[in-house]
Amino acid sequence: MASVLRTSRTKPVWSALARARFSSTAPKNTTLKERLAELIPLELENVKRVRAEHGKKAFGPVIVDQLYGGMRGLPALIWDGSVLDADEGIRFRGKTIPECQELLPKAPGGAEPLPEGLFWLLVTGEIPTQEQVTELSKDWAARSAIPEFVEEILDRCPPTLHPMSQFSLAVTALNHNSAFAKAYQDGVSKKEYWGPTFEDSMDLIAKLPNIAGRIYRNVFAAGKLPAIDPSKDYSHNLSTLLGFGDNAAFVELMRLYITIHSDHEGGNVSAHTGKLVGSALSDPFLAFAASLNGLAGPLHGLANQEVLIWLSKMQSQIGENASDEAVKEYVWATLKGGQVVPGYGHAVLRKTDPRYTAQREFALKHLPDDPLFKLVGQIYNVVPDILLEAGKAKNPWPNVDAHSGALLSHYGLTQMQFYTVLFGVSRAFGVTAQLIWDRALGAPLERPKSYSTAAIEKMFKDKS
Ligand code: FAM
Repeated sequence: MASVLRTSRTKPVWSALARARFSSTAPKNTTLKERLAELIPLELENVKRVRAEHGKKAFGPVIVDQLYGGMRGLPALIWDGSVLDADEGIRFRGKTIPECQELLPKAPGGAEPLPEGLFWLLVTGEIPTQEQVTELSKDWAARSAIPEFVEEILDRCPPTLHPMSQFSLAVTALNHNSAFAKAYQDGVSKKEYWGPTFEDSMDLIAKLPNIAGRIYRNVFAAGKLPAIDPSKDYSHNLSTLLGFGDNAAFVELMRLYITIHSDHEGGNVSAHTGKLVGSALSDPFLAFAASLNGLAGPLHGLANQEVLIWLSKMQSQIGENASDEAVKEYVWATLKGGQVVPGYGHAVLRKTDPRYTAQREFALKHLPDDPLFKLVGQIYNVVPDILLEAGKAKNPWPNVDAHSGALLSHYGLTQMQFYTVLFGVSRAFGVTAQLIWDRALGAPLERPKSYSTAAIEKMFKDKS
């Protein structure tokens, strides 16, 4: 096939292949793994073609400030599941959040997309059928049990250990039963890496509700953990394990929440860490545990906890229903205290995050009169002007974390230290989708070049 693709005469053949790769609906009667097995050879050819045509071309300049500046904007990674546009926000395999809400299968009576469908989309670029999504729900329910020793690890954690640390410990420990680690020890061929990576990824995603539920119950003394119901979808089971399964609106919120937090292209800390650690052929559990440790930072996923802490402090200081003036004063005091306004700003985005907008629309539909939702809206009217006036932040607009806590807390999930765990459950979808492809396409060990300040000075002195 590769030789056929090299000549211009064969372009129509390639177009047929491209159509097969990018057709927007999944062929019926195929499982996700079967479909992947069909797509992998096509994508291998596609990558080969792209590298042959463009591999030696420059891809923009690198300036020294990028080495010191957290590599902002440096083109350095391949990430297929999603691409982030600074103004428009995220697209999952080319689809915006509203398009995903419209196109992905829903639960009976539900309006939000099922994350099962989003995972299929991230992995294949295709919209699955309702039946395919139902099969994924069942498959994940069947894989959901966690080993007893992992339960014991969690049960022994002091409740004062942050839920994210507990989460990371448990996910690391799942590596005990990794299909990939075992296959590697058994001498699996490189060409077959993706199969056990797929199995581990499915296991990982499937086990996260039991881990998250156990942490929540242990830390916040919320009673005994119920069993997973194989007839229910992933978000319904997660909600039940947290104690909110009877609340249909909360279950819908979980479906939306997991969908929109899943992936945000490859350069953010959790996604990039997962890819980096995975590139050493660490199995998906080890790679994703590393992602979680990055997500636990306050400039990244922990910001959803920080927003609620900040809002609660604000309310206790200036009272509920405070005036815009009082809110402005509080925001300025935050900045003058040398702190960031959590939930605002972004390393890539330059407009309001569409993940914020999706949550706002959910709130307008389900909880328009909630006082915390109203405060989040009031802050939206106040903060951007202040950040612009302060003159430092490149993006004065809200990100995903500015809104999520207000929604969770409306339904009674008020324990803000737990919020990033839910972000982590969702982020597994994006990180594993890419890990599977990295193994399928034989992505190499990541090893960028670092420089010392002395080396940079010398380089430019030598050139002048
Ligand atoms: N409040 C106050 N100052 C801010 C700010 C904010 N919300 N956002 C940016 N700045 C400051 C930033 O600290 C930096 O100051 P210094 O020059 O003193 O270091 C300056 O503005 C330039 O920063 P930038 O180029 O605009 O942003 P970065 O790309 O360096 O950082 C963020 C991006 C997200 C880390 C930053 O905007 C921030 O700290 N926001 C608050 C924390 C937050 O909400 N994080 C969650 C991001 C979210 F999308 C996610 O990952 N889940």
